[in-house]
Amino acid sequence: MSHLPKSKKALVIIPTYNEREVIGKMIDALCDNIFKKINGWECHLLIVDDTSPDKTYEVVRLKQKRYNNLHLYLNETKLGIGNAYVQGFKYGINKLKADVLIEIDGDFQHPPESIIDLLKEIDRGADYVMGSRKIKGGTIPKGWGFKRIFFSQVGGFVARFIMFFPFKSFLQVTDPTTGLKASRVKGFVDQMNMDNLYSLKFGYKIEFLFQMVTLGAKVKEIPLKFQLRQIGESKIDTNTALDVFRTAINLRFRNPMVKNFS
Ligand SMILES: Nc1nc2c(ncn2[C@@H]2O[C@H](COP(=O)(O)OP(=O)(O)OP(=O)(O)O)[C@@H](O)[C@H]2O)c(=O)[nH]1
Ligand SMILES: [Mg+2]
Repeated sequence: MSHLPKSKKALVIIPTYNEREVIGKMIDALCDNIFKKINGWECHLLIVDDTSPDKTYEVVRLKQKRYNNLHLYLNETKLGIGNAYVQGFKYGINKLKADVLIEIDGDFQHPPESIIDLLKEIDRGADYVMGSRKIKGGTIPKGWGFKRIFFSQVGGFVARFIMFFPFKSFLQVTDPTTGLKASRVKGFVDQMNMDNLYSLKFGYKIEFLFQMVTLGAKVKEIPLKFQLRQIGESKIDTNTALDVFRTAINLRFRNPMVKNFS
């Protein structure tokens, strides 16, 4: 039987800052294993590195010799995870003409197999698929201390209350600060405003979510078993919660798109 050409394109985007020890393993897991298990999709991987002092990008360049679907975008300085995703989304739309853009962390906290489930839900008609730690089957790491649990539980709730209450997304989106997502390009990401974001740091997560929801995306959550970071250092700092809170307020009360809420 002859193979039909794959028509749909998915781009998986991983932002990295000092992830040298883990990124090679992650690239292999995706390009050598997971992508081969996905039917009907041509999968690409883009690493957006902020010229990490540990030279994460060198590992990526070496792996590029082995995988021709592996791409690298290098920012000159550390501009934040939100900026990295803006660059990644633009690369996916303009250079690769991707149909779906996937966000996933580089440190194995999101199981790489989740990508299979994200694309399954896109195939079933969702426009925005989110990995949730708050629905049945999803979990936060057992080793998290009080502060991290507090910010994840209370912070996530406050963010979605500010952004969505009392509209239907308030109940539908249980984990607004998740970093595992798949977004449909046509009609959604290609309509998004990525040039004047309120936050280029972790607040970008709720900003992308807010825009997808106001554009009328059909949202679907899948359970996410969020793992403990095994190696490397967290980039979450004390300003992160404030950044997310400030972004939520700006979105709800300053964003003209709010009038399109459903
Ligand atoms: N390019 C780029 N990547 C970043 C930046 N900040 C974080 N990242 C990457 O974004 C991903 C998520 O960041 P993490 O520090 O793991 O955040 P987290 O998973 O919420 O926190 P931990 O549980 O502590 O790991 C990782 O792959 C980071 O390397 C940044 O400023 N620039
Ligand atoms: Mg992490």
